Formats: sequence, C-alpha cells, structure tokens
Amino acid sequence: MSAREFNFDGLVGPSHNYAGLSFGNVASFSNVKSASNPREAALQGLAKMRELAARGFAQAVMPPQARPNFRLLRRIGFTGTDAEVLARAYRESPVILACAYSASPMWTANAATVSPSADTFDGRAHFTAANLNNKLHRSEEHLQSTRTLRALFADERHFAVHEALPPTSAFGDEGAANHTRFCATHGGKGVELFTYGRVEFDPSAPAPKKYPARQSLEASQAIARLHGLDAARTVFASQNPDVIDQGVFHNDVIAVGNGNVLFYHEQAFHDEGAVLNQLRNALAGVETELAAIRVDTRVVSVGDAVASYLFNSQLLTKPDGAMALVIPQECQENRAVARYLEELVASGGPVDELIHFDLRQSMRNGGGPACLRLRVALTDAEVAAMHQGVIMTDALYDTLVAWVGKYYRDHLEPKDLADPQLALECSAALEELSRILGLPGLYDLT
Ligand code: SUG
Repeated sequence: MSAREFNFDGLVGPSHNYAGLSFGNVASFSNVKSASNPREAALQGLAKMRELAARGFAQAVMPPQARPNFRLLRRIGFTGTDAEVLARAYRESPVILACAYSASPMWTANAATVSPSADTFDGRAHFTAANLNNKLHRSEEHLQSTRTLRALFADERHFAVHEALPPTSAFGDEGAANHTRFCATHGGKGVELFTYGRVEFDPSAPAPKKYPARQSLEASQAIARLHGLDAARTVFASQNPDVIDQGVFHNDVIAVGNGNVLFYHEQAFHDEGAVLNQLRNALAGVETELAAIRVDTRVVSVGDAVASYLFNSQLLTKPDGAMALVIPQECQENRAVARYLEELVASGGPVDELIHFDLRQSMRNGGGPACLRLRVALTDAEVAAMHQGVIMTDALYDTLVAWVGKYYRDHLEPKDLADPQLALECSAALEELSRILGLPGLYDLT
C-alpha cells in the first residue's frame, strides 16, 4: 500500500525557557537560568517545517501544551487564585514553577511511540503516549499528548491511541526517541527497533552509573504488545550505559534510522554485533537488506556527537530514493563532525545531501532536529482520515508566524515566570491557536 512518512513537528510554546530540569542532558544543565527567546525558538522551528514542506516532505505541526500547568501546582498545595498560585510557587519553589512552565512538549519525538498500520495486528496505526515519568516537568505531558493525538487521529477505524503506560520507573517510557522503524517502503511491513537503558526486574542488566536511564525494557515490551507487533519483526536492544553517562539521554542522540539505513555511532549499543545481526535477520523477513553506516569513535568522539547532535538528525528519503540528512548548524561548527559529514555525502552511500537549520534555541535545551519531530507513516486513506488543519502549508506557516509575532516574548528569564501576565499571554495564545488549527476544545483538560 502506498504510504508517506509525515513529520509532526512540535510548535514551540510561548513559555520556552532554560531551567536546567533534565539531569543527564548536558545542554539543559549547562544553560540553566540563561535567558531564552521564545519568539525566536518558535520561528526557528517553523522555518524548519516550512522548508521541509516546500521540499516536498510530508509535514505537519503538533500544537504546544497549556502552560503553566496549574493542575500540577494546585495538586502539590499551591492554592488560591492563579496569581496567588504563581506568586507562592515562585517564592517557595522556583524550580517547580519552572517545571510547570516548561515548553518541553516541543520535543514531539517524546510524545509517543508510533507503529504504522502495516506493522500492527489489526491493521490500524497505533500510538502510545509516553509517560516521561523520569522528569517532573515532562511527567504530565502524556495527558495532553493523548488528547491531542486523539483529536488528530480520531477515526478509530484507522487509528488506536493508547494511554501512557503506568507512571512508574518499571515502565519509564520516552516514546519515539528510543524507537526506530526500518522498512523497504513506508507502506510495507517494517522492523521496529526499541532501545532501552535499563531493565527494572534484572539488576544484573547493563545500566548507567551516573545519569538516569529513562527507558526500561519492560516499557518497550509493553508497547510492542499494545501495538500488536509481530515478534519476528521486533528487536529490543540495550543502549550502551557508558554513553548514557556521557549525555546520551535518549538513543536518538547517538543513532537514527530510515528505510533500510541505520546511521549510528560505534558506541551506541551495549552489544553492537547482536543488534546488527538481529536487525539483519528481521529485515530478511521483509526482503530488505540493512545498510549500516557506522561512525567510529576515532572519527567522531561521543563528546563531539553529543555536542553537535550529529545523530539527532532526520534522515529523509527524497523522491529520487537518495536520503538527505537534516542537521543542526552545530554540526557545521564542530570540526570533526563537519569533516565527517563532507566525507559522508561524497562517499556514494545512501546520504547525498545535508540540510542544516539554525535551531539554537531548542538545542540549548538538548533538542535537535530529530527531537522536534514525531514520525507517523500514513497510507493515503489514513492521511485523508486524519485532522487536516495541522498539515503544513504556506498559508498555515504565514498564519503561525503572525500568531507568534502577536503573542510571544523575545526574552524570558526565571523571574518572568512569576509574572501573572505571562500566564494570561500563554492562555490567550493557545486559545487562538486552537481556532487556527481547527481544534476547538483541544485544551479543555478536566
Ligand atoms: O527531555 N530537555 C528535553 C530534551 C528532549 C530531547 N528529545 C529527544 N532527544 N528526543 C529532555 O531532556 C530541558 C528543559 C529545561 O531544562 O528547561 C528538557 O526538558
């Protein structure tokens, strides 16, 4: 069946800020409390969407979430009027106020895990919202993510949207950031690779020592079960715990796949040989040969990979079958990585073009091109059945740029989160956005 891969990019919300909330994510920690520019962040993300849509790639937008998260603040004892809640939270725990204000839903690779209909037992596309329970500021995103996905993919003849897994460390789940699908064509059967950083019920399994492993094997297995995946086409692989300890908090910081290509760093997996063998065997079942592009440590160190986000790139298949690598401009600024990339495109391999973007605002919180998008492979019938108002067009781009200009600040620092006016601005912005996208009631969380 013919199918296309849509990228649903997160629209950066108006409260984008740097709060140092993600222990284990080097960029988040090093930019703590610096001033952010939400307007620039949103425009950088929109520019990526527009450019890729203009190049003919299927592109859609995922709306931001309501901030501040008053539900969270009230549940932990900050009561009174909204202004009182904000003032008290700022006084007593500015870091928790920052959690309630985080624009982290912009990284939609963490919104859900998606299995296209060609892979699932009932021929529907399955989505499971990620519980993101490793970090307070992300732990409630799944409530709105589930709601948003159900609004976008409402037709139950085509789509199944599962609620997040139980929010406990045994089921720690970070969504598509630890999930890659390989296939000959997007519409054909694929092989789904789930990577995990720890095993809750096997203390002898590899696990990092310094930074948290956010994804558990148990969570990955639960998702494969929920989506009804065929065991012969499903691979579970342990991340290398040593690289988690060097800042690889999601597998998509050190590997990316598309079609039959796996682009990865030598140190990405605990047992590289076993992962490649399992992928090769599983892919043989769908008459596809794995093309592994391995980057050696002596060419690009793990430190350079983390600093440049070389692997947090998007690998996109172009109409002529060749692939483009969508990279952040930091890759061009890192000498080892820039040199490697020159060789990569000249090598005659599957990747023959680099498309780079300035995503500095998101990068400073550890979010590159791949973090900002959720991949959803859809058949023509599924595309027709999904909500149309989020598909990126020139007209939608222009409307969203004007909307950002109207509501977004160009400077936000920690003290601004105490300003009740900011909460009002965020709420007015999202109210108008739900109208622009044709999604009334999107933010009516009970
Ligand atoms: O979960 N950063 C995000 C970055 C997510 C990147 N996503 C993928 N790799 N797919 C995180 O660590 C930082 C927020 C702050 O510190 O203000 C943050 O949440």
